[in-house]
Amino acid sequence: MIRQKKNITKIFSSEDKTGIKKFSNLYGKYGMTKEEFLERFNKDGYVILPDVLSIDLIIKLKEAILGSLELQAAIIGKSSNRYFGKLLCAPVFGNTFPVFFELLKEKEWLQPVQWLLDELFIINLYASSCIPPDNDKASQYIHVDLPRYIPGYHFGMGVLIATDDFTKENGATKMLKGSHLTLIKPEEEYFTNNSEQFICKAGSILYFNPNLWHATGYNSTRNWRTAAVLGFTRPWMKQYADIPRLLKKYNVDISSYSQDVFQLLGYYSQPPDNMEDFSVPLEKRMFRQKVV
Ligand SMILES: O=C(O)CCC(=O)C(=O)O
Repeated sequence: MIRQKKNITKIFSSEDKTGIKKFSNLYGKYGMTKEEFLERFNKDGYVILPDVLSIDLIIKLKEAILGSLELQAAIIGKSSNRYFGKLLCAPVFGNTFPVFFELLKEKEWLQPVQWLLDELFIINLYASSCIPPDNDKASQYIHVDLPRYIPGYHFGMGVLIATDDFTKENGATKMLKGSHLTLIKPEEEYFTNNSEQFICKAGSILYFNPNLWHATGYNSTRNWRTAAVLGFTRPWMKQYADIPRLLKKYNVDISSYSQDVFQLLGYYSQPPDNMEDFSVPLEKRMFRQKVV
């Protein structure tokens, strides 16, 4: 049940032993409690929240994605559509497009992730999912993002941020409600007849269980359909791309960002690369586990 918007938008934070800020369990601006969100998420395998991010931010994010795709194509020497729509690691382009980090300073859209995964979650994947006009059938395959399943346990959460309006015509994502509860792939015909589409305005967000069977739609328009896609996981899971190492390799300056941003990027979830790490206080270690 979605309630009327409540004017309790501030998210309070406190600090635990690791020095990393915690989120609260207050109502978000979406008028949905933690319990309501999680109930729907666990039943359907996804929740759509409309108009979460401001249009100013979304315009900057879309520009950053398209600009970074050009830069990435130059680095890897491939610019075919197959490679073109997917960024491997958006923060690599953060010197040119700081919006990739600014997005991580916005707390409200991250609140549902915290509800599911607790405060020490990290970014596993920070990418894009852009589809060209007349995208081929191969790109519309029905898939899950994480083929591991422990009933009642959440390894992670997928977050798709629409940086364009998503329509039936431009290939809005298709999701099969409740399908996160089985690893058996649905028949194509069943999927086609029963899936829902993420039809929304730019700035809306699809939060989904990585076990959910889903697919990109067909883009019959003449424009690209753009989106950012992020995967969040528990801090002990290996990242899809090693963000701290990539940012070092490409000299990305993140010195002005807070500990919260470092936490999200995985800086406090690295396996130690030195013998001293074992003997330094928790808040100085390369891997900061929650103390239980
Ligand atoms: O871009 C889309 O519509 C879907 C993205 C997707 O399938 C994924 O990120 O796993």
